[in-house]
Amino acid sequence: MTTEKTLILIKPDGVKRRLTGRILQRFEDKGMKVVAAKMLTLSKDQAEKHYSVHKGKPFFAGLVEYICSGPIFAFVFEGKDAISVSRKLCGATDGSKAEPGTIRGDFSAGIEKNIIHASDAQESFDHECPIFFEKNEIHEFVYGDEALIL
Ligand code: 3AN
Repeated sequence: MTTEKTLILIKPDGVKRRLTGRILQRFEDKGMKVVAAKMLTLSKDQAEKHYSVHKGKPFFAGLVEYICSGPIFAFVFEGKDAISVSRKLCGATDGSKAEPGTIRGDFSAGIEKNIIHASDAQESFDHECPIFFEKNEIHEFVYGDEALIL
């Protein structure tokens, strides 16, 4: 078993549609541990850094403008294979193609306004996490039921 951390963002559409609590519940139900959380509005510089892998793509400017268009929630979750498990919970990038039962499959029909971001690899997490959290904002603790879930 690999215990990993992953960065999850509830994007402006998810926040404005009051979906934050329901989405957080899905991760907690799966056994993920919330080890960092904050609400913030991204600056253009932060957004461009977060999405730097997409620089040059036709949707880059719109993506940056959109993610800065309102407050978001940022979380770090910790859990068994947290990166791949979280990506499965999110579903395919395009909400219109995402499987029912996934977050995007249940709540999104678009590719840009697709509710949620989840790191897609350890290197992505290493790049993304410092944009949102200082090291001392990420907590270490044990839940009482961890031995039953992981
Ligand atoms: P994911 O968020 O599933 O990892 P990526 O990394 O391919 O998807 O894309 C990052 C974000 O860029 C997506 N969440 C989506 O909001 C946006 N995006 C990706 N492809 C397109 C596209 N063809 N048109 C508009 N936005 C896109």
